[in-house]
Amino acid sequence: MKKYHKKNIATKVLHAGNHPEEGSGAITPPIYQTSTYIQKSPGKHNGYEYTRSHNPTRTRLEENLAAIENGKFALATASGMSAIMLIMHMLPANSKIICGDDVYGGTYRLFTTVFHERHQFIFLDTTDTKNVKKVIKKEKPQLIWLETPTNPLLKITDLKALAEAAKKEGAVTVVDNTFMSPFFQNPLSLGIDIVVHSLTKYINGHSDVVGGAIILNNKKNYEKLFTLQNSIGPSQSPFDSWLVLRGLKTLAVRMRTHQENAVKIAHFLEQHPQVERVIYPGLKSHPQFKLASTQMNGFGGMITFFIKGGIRAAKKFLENVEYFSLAESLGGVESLIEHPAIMTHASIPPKIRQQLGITDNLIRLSVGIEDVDDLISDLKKGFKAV
Ligand code: P1T
Repeated sequence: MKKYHKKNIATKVLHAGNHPEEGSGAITPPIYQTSTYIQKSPGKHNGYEYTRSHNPTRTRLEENLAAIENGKFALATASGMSAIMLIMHMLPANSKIICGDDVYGGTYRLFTTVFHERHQFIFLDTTDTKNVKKVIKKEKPQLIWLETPTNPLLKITDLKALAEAAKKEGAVTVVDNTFMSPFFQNPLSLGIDIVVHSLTKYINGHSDVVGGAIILNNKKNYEKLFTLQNSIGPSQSPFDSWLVLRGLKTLAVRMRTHQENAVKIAHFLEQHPQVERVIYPGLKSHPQFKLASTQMNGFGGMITFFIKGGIRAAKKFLENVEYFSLAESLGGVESLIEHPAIMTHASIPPKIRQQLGITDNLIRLSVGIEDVDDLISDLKKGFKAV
């Protein structure tokens, strides 16, 4: 695993974990579609006993994930949410958790309706580094949960600064790196303790798998998380692990195209008369453009914008685009479009959504790898229908 750490990610996605199968020499690793493994004598085996605990296809994926996030250990889970759940279970009861105020609606729901009785959550705007530092010092939390850029408002948090502040108080830091993928951002290299991914998104990239991952360097925490995964059961299946390994091979080429298209579309939207405001970390108008430029290796493929004309205009627009499919999720090769207030972030109470700025005229784009001129024509069609 370690030998790949100094290689470029475009090489790692192809080679880490992807060693040819020993028996036949098959260059594509097989799918070990098995639930159990033969033992020579009770307790005497080749390291594999039962697929909930270990599976060779999943091991290969975990080796790859660790390498591309510059971590020592990785766990592949059945969904992004189950990866997040395992981290919540890892903490002692009554832990204090500082959480960014703009996170995926499902994460917010998990924290406020499942784990709210076990832990105490403090939601904060983590773009305000000074204030977060102050709260860390005062509250001495066990864990700090960050998304950057956030879902859906694409706010950027200063990871180096907060990792440093958290370390001083003994708090564990977690970054959900789903939006950037390891191609554009490596939180572990910035001092963060644990990285989480929804593999469903850019890492798999083909909208045909639901999966999650946890990547970290601390062996003790890895062992705790492994025991939890093995005990609770949300392990990634062999077939889905294989599909993600396959999808990963093109991560570099996909991410470059996602970004190239997103930059052009963000500029197109910014000058459009029917657009109130565009949020994209690669635009100079983004309030944290400078931080984004230094902390990340790129700006990604996610854009949000506020359309003029309120909910009616938003709905008309969403109903009339064609290549941007109206669907939840993101990070696949095909472009997706959605309405956070009604769809992905509906579980956030309306009052809090309003306070955060997730308004009824907010539209989120996951820019795919189609021809960018076709995508822009499609958006023009949507505006015309409004
Ligand atoms: O869907 P799942 O694989 O369980 O992952 C959950 C998740 C975790 N973290 C982030 C940042 C996410 O965006 C998601 C899932 N998000 C969507 C489905 C969405 O459309 O935003």
